[in-house]
Amino acid sequence: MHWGYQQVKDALASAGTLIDVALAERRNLILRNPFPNNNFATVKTLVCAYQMILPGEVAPSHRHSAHAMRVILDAKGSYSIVDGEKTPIESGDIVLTPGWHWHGHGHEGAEPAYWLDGLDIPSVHLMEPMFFEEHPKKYEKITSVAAASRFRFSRDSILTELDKAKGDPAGAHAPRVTLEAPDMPTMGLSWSLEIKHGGHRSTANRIFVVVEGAGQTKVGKETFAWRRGDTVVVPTWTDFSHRATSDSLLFCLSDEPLMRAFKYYRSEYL
Ligand code: 1HN
Repeated sequence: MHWGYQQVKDALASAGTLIDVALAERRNLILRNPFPNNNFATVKTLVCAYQMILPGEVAPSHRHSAHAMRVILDAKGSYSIVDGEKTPIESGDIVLTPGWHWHGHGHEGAEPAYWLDGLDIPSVHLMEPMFFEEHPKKYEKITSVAAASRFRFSRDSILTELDKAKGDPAGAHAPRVTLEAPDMPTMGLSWSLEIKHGGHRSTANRIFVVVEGAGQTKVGKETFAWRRGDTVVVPTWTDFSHRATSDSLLFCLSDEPLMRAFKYYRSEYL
């Protein structure tokens, strides 16, 4: 599957005139992958959603067993509150909310803010340890304000790491940086700078988010063209290759750590 950011943005703009986050908690569009008998998941183990928050809004705090992360696509002046800590979230950042941490979001900027959420809810559904609580005060009190936080990887810090990263010498993959998120062992988070690389398949389910650039990804027999903000899904054991038409930054959310922990991980370069 492939989802286009522009189409999603139009739909979320319409939702913005109808749905109030104070009531709905979150204004988001779930990326339901239409494989048989699925009404929620984006891949078997993970779900993604595009979320939009309007200037001046505050989305109430809650906590759940599921681990969550966000890829910030277009945001200036918005923030997350994670366990009382207010952290700015801006375009290109990755923000983490490990399971059972309180989290809410707010927006002090002038334009609507958009990001992509990724959660391991389908895995939690399978194993059934789901707990969920609304914050007793609805909005969590801010106890500290931190630009640098263990819950935030800023765009600049990621780009600095990526500058130092090297691709695979045999050309199997592009320069890549893995973000360490030890509190979220079901999710693999990585960034890569794509130009072109050959075919790969692995048992991991992967969701690619285009942070910058344009190009195409071949997934099995299908080819999806993408540009900034789009999402492309590669299910388990399916060949894929990327080809960028301009310098491109791709973010990859996967269940690779889960596959590795269970000793189910296999990978082949084709
Ligand atoms: C959720 O709680 C958030 O807290 C975002 O920001 C996306 C998608 C499905 C279910 C819960 C959030 C979600 C979600």
